[in-house]
Amino acid sequence: MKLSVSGRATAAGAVAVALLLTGGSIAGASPGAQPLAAAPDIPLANVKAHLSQFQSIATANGGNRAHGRPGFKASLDYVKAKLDAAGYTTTVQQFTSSGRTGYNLIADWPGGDPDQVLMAGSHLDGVTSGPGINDNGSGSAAVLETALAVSRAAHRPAKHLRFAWWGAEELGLVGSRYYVNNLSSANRAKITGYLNFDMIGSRNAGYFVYDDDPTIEKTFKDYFAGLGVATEIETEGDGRSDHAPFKSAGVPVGGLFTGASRAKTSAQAAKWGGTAGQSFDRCYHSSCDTTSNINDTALDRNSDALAHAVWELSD
Ligand code: DTR
Ligand code: CA
Ligand code: ZN
Ligand code: ZN
Repeated sequence: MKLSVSGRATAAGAVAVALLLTGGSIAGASPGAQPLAAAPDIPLANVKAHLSQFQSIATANGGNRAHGRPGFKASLDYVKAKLDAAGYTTTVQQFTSSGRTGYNLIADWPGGDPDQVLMAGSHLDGVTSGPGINDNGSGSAAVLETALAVSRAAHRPAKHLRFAWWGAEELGLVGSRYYVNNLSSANRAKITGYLNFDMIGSRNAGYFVYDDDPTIEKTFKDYFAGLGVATEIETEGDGRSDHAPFKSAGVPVGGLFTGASRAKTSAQAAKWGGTAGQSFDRCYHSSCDTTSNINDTALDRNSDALAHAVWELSD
C-alpha cells in the first residue's frame, strides 16, 4: 500500500476566522455552548461543474472513468487538486485489482477530535461502457462540493471530518474494502459513522434512505421531511455499495440513493413525479450515463441533505 500525503493545512487561519465569526468561541469547542451551525446550501451549479469536468475527462480518455483506465486517475487528480487547494490533507491509497492499479483518495479536514471521525464517501470509478455521470459522478461531485463548503465556511466541528473517493467499486467494492481491511482496529473504532452516496441524481429519481444506522437514517429522513419530500427505505442496497465493508466492520452507516434499473411504481410516481413503469435510471451502466442523465432537483436536494448530515452528525 503506497501512500502520498500532500495539501496545505490552513487550520490556524481558519480557526482565527472562526473565532472572529463566533465572537471569540468556536461552536462545540468551548463552554457556554454555541448553537450548532447549520449547513450551508450546496450550490447545484458547483456540483454540475464537477460533473462537466468528469464528462470531459471521460470524453478525453476513451469514453469512461473505469478502474485501471486513464479516465479514473484523471478524475482522482481533478478531485485531489481541488481539495489540496482548499486546505485538506490528502492521501492516495494504491491497490491492485484484476491486474490493474487502483486508487482511493482520502481527504482529512484538519481539526476535530481525532478519536471521533465522521466519514462521507462515494465511488469515483464508473463502468467501462460510459462516462458514469450518475453512477457515480453524482455522488463524487456532491461529496467534493460538501468538502469544499466545509473549507469555505472554515467549519470547525467537534468531530474530525474525513472524505473519501473509492476506486474499483464496480469490480465489487474493491477500494472501500481495501481501505477498511487496512485500518488498524484502533483506527476503525474511531469512525463514528460512514455516509455513502452512490447514484443521487437519477433522471427518474426516487428518494431512498439507507435503513442501517437509525440515527443516520433519521437525520436524512427528517431533512427530507423538512422539504416536504417523502422518502422510502432503500431495500436493494445491502451489500450493493461502499457502505457494506464499513457495516461489516461494525461502523454505523447510512446513505442516500435515487435508484438504478428497477422500475418506478405508479405509487412512487404519484408522490415523487417522474414516470411510472420506467427505470429510475434508464442509462444505468450504459453509454448514455452522461451529463444529460441527471435530474437537477434530485441532485440538488441530495447534495444539500449530504451537507446537512455532515454538519449535524459531526457536532
Ligand atoms: N451497486 C451500485 C448501484 C446500486 C444498485 N443498488 C444500490 C443500492 C444502494 C446504492 C447503490 C446501488 C453501482 O452500480 O455502483
Ligand atoms: Ca443546494
Ligand atoms: Zn455501477
Ligand atoms: Zn455506483
